Amino acid sequence: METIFSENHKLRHSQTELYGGELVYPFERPTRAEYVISRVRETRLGPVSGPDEFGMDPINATHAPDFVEFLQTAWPRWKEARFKGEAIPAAWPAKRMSDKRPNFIEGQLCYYALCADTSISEGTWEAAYASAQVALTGAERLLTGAHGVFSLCRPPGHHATADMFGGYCFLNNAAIAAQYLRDKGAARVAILDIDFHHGNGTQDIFYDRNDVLYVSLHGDPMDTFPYFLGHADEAGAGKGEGFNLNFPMPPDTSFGLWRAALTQGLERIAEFDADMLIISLGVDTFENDPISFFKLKSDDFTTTGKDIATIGLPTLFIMEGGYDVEEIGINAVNVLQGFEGVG
Ligand code: OKP
Ligand code: ZN
Repeated sequence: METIFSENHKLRHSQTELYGGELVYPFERPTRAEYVISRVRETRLGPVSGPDEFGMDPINATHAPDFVEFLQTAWPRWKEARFKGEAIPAAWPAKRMSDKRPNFIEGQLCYYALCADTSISEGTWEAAYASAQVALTGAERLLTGAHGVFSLCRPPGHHATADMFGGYCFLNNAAIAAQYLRDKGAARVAILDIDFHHGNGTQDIFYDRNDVLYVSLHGDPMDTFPYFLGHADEAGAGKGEGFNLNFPMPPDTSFGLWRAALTQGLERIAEFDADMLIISLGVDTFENDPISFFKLKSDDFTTTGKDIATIGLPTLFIMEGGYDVEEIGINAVNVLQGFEGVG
């Protein structure tokens, strides 16, 4: 399987994450992508290519142009305002407040943030842009006949909505790729999100549509981030009703229960008759992940890839989460090798 990868992921090197009342070194750090690309090379998964250039149009097809412009300019504007640290949002248009967009950069930062865990820092836009191009290049490979391709995106994307960043995400790589596939002629695209966290951004972007099915397996939002979306009763709206399917699961969920949800999700995708499948590939379901509470073991990721392959769709794997430990490389590549029938 071919891997698409950009060294520009390194331009995202924020030093601060607000976590447990402290400013810590972010869990979403450059070594994550390095673990994964090292494992791709070590296992000789296949060729590694840089992204092609698709420009801004496919980004603006999914995201609000004012939000995209904000992301592009946020860091220089923050520096101009002479704040000392990275740009961390700390106010919200909370219950019963105004939804008017403020003028000052700090106000706009809060306006476009979904939470306070994700600092904007130097190079963030450039890395997010490259990550989206990596996803788009993977999508293009499917259109030209690839059966499986791996877009090693960093930063991740599935928490980003059309007009909000947060949860370590800025541009929604999976959504951008899905929209691109639709615009280039795929009639129906399914997104299966197996990251530990619910992909609130992806769900929100496609919630009222019946041409993109969103299926997610994740930690119950009653117990974990993103807390305010991802419940089982969120089924889609309008003509999108029945095209959103959530499987929230409790702390300590092990592979047996998780795989049963995977089987149901894959059945729904087969019934939907998708032309192409996008996997939001987070490996933070791993038992030793530092911020998650599922109990998958490394071999379970191989089984997962095999299960995904059974529905026989051209599949684009887009990297999402998975933290701290070297096993994220092993686990991500296990899914890909399982899909290819190796191992
Ligand atoms: C991104 B991805 C709350 C911390 C919030 C958000 C985690 C974002 C995960 N204690 N951190 O889905 O892996
Ligand atoms: Zn996650």
